[in-house]
Amino acid sequence: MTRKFVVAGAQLGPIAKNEPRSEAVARMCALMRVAHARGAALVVFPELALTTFFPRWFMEDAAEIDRWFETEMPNGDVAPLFDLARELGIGFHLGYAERTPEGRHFNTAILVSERGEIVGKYRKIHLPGHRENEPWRPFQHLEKRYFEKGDLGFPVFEAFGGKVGMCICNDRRWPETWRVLGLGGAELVALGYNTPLHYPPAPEHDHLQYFHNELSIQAGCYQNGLWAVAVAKAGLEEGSELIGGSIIVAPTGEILARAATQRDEVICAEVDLDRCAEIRANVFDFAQHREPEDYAAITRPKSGA
Ligand code: ING
Repeated sequence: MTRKFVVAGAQLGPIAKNEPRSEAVARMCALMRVAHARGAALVVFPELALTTFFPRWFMEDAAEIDRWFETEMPNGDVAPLFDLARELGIGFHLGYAERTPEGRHFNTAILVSERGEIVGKYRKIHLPGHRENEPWRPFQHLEKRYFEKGDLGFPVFEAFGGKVGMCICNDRRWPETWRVLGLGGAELVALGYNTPLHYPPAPEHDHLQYFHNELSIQAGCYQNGLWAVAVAKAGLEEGSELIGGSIIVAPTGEILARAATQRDEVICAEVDLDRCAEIRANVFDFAQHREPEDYAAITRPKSGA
């Protein structure tokens, strides 16, 4: 039995600060219908896909911050997306801000089956940006303020006939993310991102944001022999230009589909999970060729930790 199926990336354009979750969900339902019409078995939505990218603002009031978080998943706002997935028989990946019953805050993503059941969860580990207000910046990037580091590791789930992992945005820049998922047997990685075009600490790199996005994901796929569906929240969102450039990448590192706009847009490609072996049984056969005895520096605790 081949393990070929169509995957879709559902890129979102800007979500306004005052846009209700129901409106973002309606947009995602429309994209899910397009993905289904193109034969997709899985559709991937961006990071923090229910609201605007709120870490761009400095907030101190706990109630004001908690407004951006979901305390249940699924919940009334996202129910239409879960219902539509069940009706159409299509799975999806969704990024959102999670507030646990104990009051912990995570930048979270879930994997939902075609029966509308949550089959996997991931909490973002590499939190970029800073903790305190830095007025010199044209916009803030306060993920270290609003989220805790994820506490679930990089899990891999049996789903869609294979092994599926997740990561979120900044995670994709770190080779360790991809290697741990690869060592966990992941054959496909779903991820969303909100990536500003302007990077205040190094504006001389702004013109490289699309290149760095593709470089990170292509390398991750090739060096671990796995597929990736990487999906942007894009466009000019509350004054901050977010890159688009959603892509679907093969285990060879080849880009099979790329978004052409910075708006709501569906990209699709047929993945064949059995093609992972072309890489994983050869150039990156971990059992044959990896030399972890020489990699101790990678997992050594941070100095002064
Ligand atoms: N956003 C950005 C990302 O890693 C960033 C932060 C932008 C880091 C540009 C470095 C350069 O894509 C999130 N949400 O992680």
